Amino acid sequence: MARVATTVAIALGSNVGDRHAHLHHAVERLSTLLTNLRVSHFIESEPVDVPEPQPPYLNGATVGETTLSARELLDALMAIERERGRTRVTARAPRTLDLDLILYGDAIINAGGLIVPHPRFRERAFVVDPLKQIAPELVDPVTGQRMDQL
Ligand code: PH2
Ligand code: MG
Ligand code: MG
Repeated sequence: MARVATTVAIALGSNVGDRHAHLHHAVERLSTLLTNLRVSHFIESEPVDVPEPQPPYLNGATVGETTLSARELLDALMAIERERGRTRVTARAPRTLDLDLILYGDAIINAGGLIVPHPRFRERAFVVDPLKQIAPELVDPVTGQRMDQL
């Protein structure tokens, strides 16, 4: 049976190496995975909630539609991270590319390392501001708030 397309929001971040190149690569790859892709401006932001001093981040967000399941999409995001040499040394370590699944339609998921909506996204201006720019109408299924109300 054909699956209905789901609207998804993905946050992009980089604070190691050529940050613009990493984010542009991600957008290029996401444009093949998602339809009706919307891409925010990229913004420079100070690291939030990190264990040791780190270089500043370049952050952005994308919104699009997919017929992939949340798990399939997460696997695809991790594959794109690996294409940019992403390693997972310690939690919240500096990284070449971080692709976080923020929203998967109105699904609320907590299973096997996959937590959607992303548990801390509402407090993070570097996620919420780009999402407001490209998708103010998206609704957070946990709080019922639209992006432009967060
Ligand atoms: N990502 C984190 C931790 N802190 N700070 C900023 N400014 N941007 C990020 O993308 C970011 C962060 C963990 O993924
Ligand atoms: Mg992250
Ligand atoms: Mg991540």
